Amino acid sequence: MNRRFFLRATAASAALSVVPKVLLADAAPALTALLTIHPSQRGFAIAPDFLGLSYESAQLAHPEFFSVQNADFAGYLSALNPNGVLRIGGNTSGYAFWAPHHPQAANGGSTVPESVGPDTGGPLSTFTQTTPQAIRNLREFLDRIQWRCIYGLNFAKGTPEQAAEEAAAVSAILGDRLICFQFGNEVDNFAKKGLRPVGYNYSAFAVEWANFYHAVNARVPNVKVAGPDSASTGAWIREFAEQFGKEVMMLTTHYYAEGPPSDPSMTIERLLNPANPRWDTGIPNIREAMAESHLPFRLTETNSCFHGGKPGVSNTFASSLWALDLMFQLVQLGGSGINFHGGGYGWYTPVAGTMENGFVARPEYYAMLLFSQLLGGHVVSSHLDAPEAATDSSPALVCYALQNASGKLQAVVINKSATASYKMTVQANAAAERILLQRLIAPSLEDQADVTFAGAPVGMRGAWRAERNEHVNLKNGAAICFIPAASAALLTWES
Ligand code: BDP
Repeated sequence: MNRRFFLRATAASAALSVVPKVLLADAAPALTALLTIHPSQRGFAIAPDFLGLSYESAQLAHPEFFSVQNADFAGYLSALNPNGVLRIGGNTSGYAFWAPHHPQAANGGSTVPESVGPDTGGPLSTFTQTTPQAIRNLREFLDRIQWRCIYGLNFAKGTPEQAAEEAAAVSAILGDRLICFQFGNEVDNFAKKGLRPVGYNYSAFAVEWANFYHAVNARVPNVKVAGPDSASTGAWIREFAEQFGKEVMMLTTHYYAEGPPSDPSMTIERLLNPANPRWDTGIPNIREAMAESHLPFRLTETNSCFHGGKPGVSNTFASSLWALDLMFQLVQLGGSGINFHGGGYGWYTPVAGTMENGFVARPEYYAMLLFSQLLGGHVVSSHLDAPEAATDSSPALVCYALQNASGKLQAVVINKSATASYKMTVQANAAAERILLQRLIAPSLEDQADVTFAGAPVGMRGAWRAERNEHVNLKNGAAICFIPAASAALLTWES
């Protein structure tokens, strides 16, 4: 933030009467902003199964993890989305082998921990076994929480025949809980990782992909497949859409905002800077691939920082504001869903823990929780006028407006500034008397453990109930809302 940014600040006044005491300390100077919403101008819908999580295939080597016995963990998932999507894959999918004749305790004798964190990008050498029991448990688990699954087959080290055998068994067991298979995880990085020779390119991948597809389709007729599940949002998705648009039911890529964690320039400030070339340069590829193929696009694996995340960034409240904004950017692109990667005690995991120690919601989970209130709605057009912020090198305030599934107008306001608060006038032509305001807050951007949404933390099994509902009265269709630095808010118009 530059100095001029602050000098133009005006004192927040009327709005403060509706702000709970806990927020008043920050309330002194506030910048002014105006959000104008046009409810009749409809944008993209937010699919009911938009929200999901992504886990490593190695987790399946411990069959009790995705099972109904893991009720605490299951609770966190179903609280996020009544119909969510679990994506299984990651780097370890290239090391996971279908082991139909292996004893039930698939990890017997192996060193696979019961709760597998995200792979941290180092060389892999441990092979894991996936048994029919693990898949039967997964089926019961998915039935219990009403989620469905995107299942990654071993493309890095497995053969098309092995993939076909596994696909036949998995699709028979998972039935309609299976959305689709994917072949390979981040295939565009295979040469870099030594999984294929230097020079391995899209054309070489396409030949292999076609072999896998034919082998699997022969065993599972009309098999549903998505891809390319590439690491980057580069040209591969366009080429893949053009070549295999008829074979696949969905286009997928991954996206990591930062990395590696050892790079000192990977900071909270950078994470929250909206100008992220990694994301921005991929957008035209995704748009073009979707337009040409008429296929939906899902971000099947994402998070704040690759190689397992960065402590002090990926596990902080800042990651929550980042994740919230990313979900909207994806919606605005016409994306059909998102899977935040995680597991174990990974730095960026939304749900952290083990069956033995129990699970907790990390800051990023709260962003998903807020977003879960919007599933099934659609975006409407809005215009944010915050001149001071717009001239700053890093606009801190972003707003999105929506109409929810029952027709109520909603807006999500994200203030990514560590220091600047806003006194925001919200204007909409909607039949309502007041705005319900529910805040996503924490003591600071760096905070790791005190995030709340609507005044309440998330408890065991994902238990959460709004405890602080603020109300702001509308006058001639307008209301003034105070948005403290480093916070977000969900606004819902009520009659
Ligand atoms: C992706 C991999 C995943 C890793 C993650 C990371 O698919 O297995 O855990 O990056 O490096 O590239 O954090």
